[in-house]
Order: sequence, then C-alpha cells, then structure tokens
Amino acid sequence: MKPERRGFLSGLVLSTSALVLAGCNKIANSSAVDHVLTSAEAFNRRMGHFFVRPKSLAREYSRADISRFFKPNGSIAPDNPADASSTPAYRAHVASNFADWRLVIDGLVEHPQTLSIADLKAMPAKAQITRHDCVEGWSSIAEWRGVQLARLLQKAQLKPNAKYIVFHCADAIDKNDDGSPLFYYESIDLEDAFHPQTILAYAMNGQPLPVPHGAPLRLRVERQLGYKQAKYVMRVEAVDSYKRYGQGKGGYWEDNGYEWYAGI
Ligand SMILES: Nc1nc2c(c(=O)[nH]1)N[C@H]1C(S)=C(S)[C@@H](COP(=O)(O)O)O[C@H]1N2
Ligand SMILES: [Mo]
Repeated sequence: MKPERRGFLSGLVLSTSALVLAGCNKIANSSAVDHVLTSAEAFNRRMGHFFVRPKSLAREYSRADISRFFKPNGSIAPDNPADASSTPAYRAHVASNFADWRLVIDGLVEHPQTLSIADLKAMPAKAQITRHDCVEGWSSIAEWRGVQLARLLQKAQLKPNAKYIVFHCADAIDKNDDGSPLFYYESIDLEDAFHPQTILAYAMNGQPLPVPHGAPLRLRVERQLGYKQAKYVMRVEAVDSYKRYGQGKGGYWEDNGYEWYAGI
C-alpha cells in the first residue's frame, strides 16, 4: 500500500469528525448525510483495522529529499576470515563482486533457500525512499531497492512455531571472551517481517549497495532505529526464540543495552 493511502484515510477520519464536531443540525438531520457519515465511519474502522494499526507505514520521501551524504556507520569494511562452514571470507566476495555469495534462508522453514544476488534481482522489486535514524543523533534519507522479506518467507514457508527472524551478518564487530569473532546480528518479530516496507535491499540510490552500507544485502525495517538495519546479511533464520544468540537480547546492540524494539 502506498503512503498516500494513509494520508487519504486520515483525511477521511478528520473530515468525518470535523462534520460531527461542527454539530450543524440541518446537516446532521439529513438522512442522506447520516448514511454517508455512517458508511465513512465503517470504512475507517475496517481500513483502520486491516491497514492503519497493525501495518502503519513509515513515512516515504521524494527523490529531492535524498541526502547528499549518508554516513556509513558501525562496520564499514568487514575483514573476517573464512568461517568453519568454509564460506569464503567477506573480502573474497568483494573481490569477485559477490558472484559466489549466497543468501541462506533456513531454521524453522519448510523449504530452506539458497539465493544469489541474481536470484534476488529476478524477484519482484520494492523501492522506497525513507529516513534512517541512528541513536547517535543523525538521520539520512536514501532510496532502497530490494525484495520484500515477506516474499522470501512465503517462498521458504515458515513452520507454525516460527516467531522471530534472525539476521546473521558477515562482519565481526567484536570478539567473544575466547577470542573468536563476534558477528553482528539482529532479530525482528513476524509483524515487522511481513510488513510491506521490510525489505532486503541490494541497491541504494540506484546503485548496487556499497560495501560501507552493507553490500551485497542489508535489512531495511523502516519503523525502527538504525541499529536494527542489519548490513552484510548472510543468513536469515526463522526461530522460536532468539535467546540462544549472543547475550540473548536479540541483537548486538541489544546485548549492549539498547532496546530490542527500537520504534521510531
Ligand atoms: N552488520 C552490521 N549492521 C549494522 C551495523 C554494523 O556495525 N554491522 N551498524 C548499525 C548501525 S548502529 C547503524 S546506524 C546502521 C548504519 O548504516 P549505514 O552504514 O548504511 O549508515 O547500520 C546498522 N547495521
Ligand atoms: Mo546507529
């Protein structure tokens, strides 16, 4: 659904209540107007239930609003070695322009997926111009293009016990106590996972996603703060609980004290 729809809906709510507040007896007594008001209210209630409340949209901007500089933040040049599952190191993927890179979708799904960037680009694309808000106090606007996470999850088909989606990233942002790399990770619930603006983006402002911004694929979950926007996504895992990862708080920054639900 386009954001204009939301403006239209709230406009409708406003005009209905404006008429009611005006309290004009002549108008209020007309049964034709009564009928219009009642059906408008019913329409608002129905649309409100299905669209406005559970699926409220993040604001979208125009091309003219796109920031000339978008600050890359956190990891900007991952340098991790190949891991135990023999995934080529991130730098090798950059060198080969992600030709051998694959996104894995697994966990509590009926049909695990292994997808190349070409596979993702062959799927219907979703583009949106949104504002990214970092807790550090800066914001930038960019256009993101990618695949709706909902489409990917529909392909993989969640098992009934799936409750959260965990994003495993390629960048080692820190070290564990034993010296092993601690990879960035994030998690969201199914409401955000199936939200129409939740996408895995492979392009930014019309260009392939640059390395500092999370190449080749990053999450955009537009109703939440910057640290939820996982970059360098390698694996999307459906789980019933995120407690077994990191310190059990659902993400790298959550493990360091930030809120798990980072609503804007
Ligand atoms: N994998 C990974 N994702 C990450 C981070 C990171 O360090 N590693 N930093 C987060 C934070 S705090 C912010 S503000 C944004 C920054 O995105 P940008 O580099 O495109 O500005 O990415 C988020 N996602
Ligand atoms: Mo951030």
